[in-house]
Amino acid sequence: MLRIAIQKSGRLFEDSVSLLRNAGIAFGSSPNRLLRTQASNFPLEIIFLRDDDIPEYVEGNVVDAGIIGENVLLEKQKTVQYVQRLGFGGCRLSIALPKGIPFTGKQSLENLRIATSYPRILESYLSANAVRAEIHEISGAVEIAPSLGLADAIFDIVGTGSTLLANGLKEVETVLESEALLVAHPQLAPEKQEILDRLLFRIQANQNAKSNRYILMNAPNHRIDQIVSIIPGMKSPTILPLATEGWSSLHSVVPETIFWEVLEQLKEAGAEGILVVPIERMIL
Ligand code: PRT
Ligand code: ZN
Repeated sequence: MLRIAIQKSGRLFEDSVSLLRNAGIAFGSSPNRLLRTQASNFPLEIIFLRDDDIPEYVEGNVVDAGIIGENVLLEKQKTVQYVQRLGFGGCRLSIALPKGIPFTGKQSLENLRIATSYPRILESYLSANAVRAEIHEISGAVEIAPSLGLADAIFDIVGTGSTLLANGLKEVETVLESEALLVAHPQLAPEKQEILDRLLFRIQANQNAKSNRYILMNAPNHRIDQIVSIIPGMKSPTILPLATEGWSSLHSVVPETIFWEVLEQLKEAGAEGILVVPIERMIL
């Protein structure tokens, strides 16, 4: 049995639950949210915790694995094994100043009082850049600190940036780009590691599927070489003869990131009847 911690409620909760469910793991989460639950079809126990507690629980082996924002993990400075970036919970940790204060570079931060809930990350950023500033640790509502006269600047999580804007602040330095991570205790027992590997295999199959498209098209045979040179494919494309003499059907997999460019080139190269379909699961 592998024990995994996820956030009890908050911004990572829904995506963490979906990640596990999309990996085929069935478990209940009652309306008043039990603090722990066991999957019915996989050797996994799920513990619901505050995100801040997860790094310590993983390091201390209270749980075997956890899903946590990289921002929290770095701040807590716990020793855990990075297993997989998960592609949700994306945000930045940035320094922001009141709009009217000029910023010409890192030296503009010299001697400022900076309010934050992330003092350790800020401290290492300041010392790496040889900036002397005063760190003022507060636990919440960091964005209003400058307008209350508590601080000259803030260092906080930014999602869309609209909270900064609403508080008359401008983002001047991005210190960290963060997303949710799957982490684990550095030395798992072999049977636990095996369960984690099975879970990871499923998560990666879903991630690969999401970032690729399956593409089918028809083309005259004399255009096949040119078309094959355009489509990347996992190995090489599948080519099947059509009932119509001199024509073939080509199938391949194209990464989402270059998908539109590839589509345009294929059309130019003479491909017809192009179909693009989502991939349910993809094992490399
Ligand atoms: O109760 P618990 O301690 O578990 O939760 P929490 O309140 O500490 O954390 P929670 O649920 O707010 O966030 C969990 C994680 O989500 C964070 O640690 C980040 O990794 C990630 N995340 C992603 C964010 C945001 N985006 C985000 N926008 N966390 C916080 N915010 C804040 C931001 O600071 C601002 O105050 O949301 C507000 C809106 O942001 P804008 O920029 O979109 O306006
Ligand atoms: Zn928290």
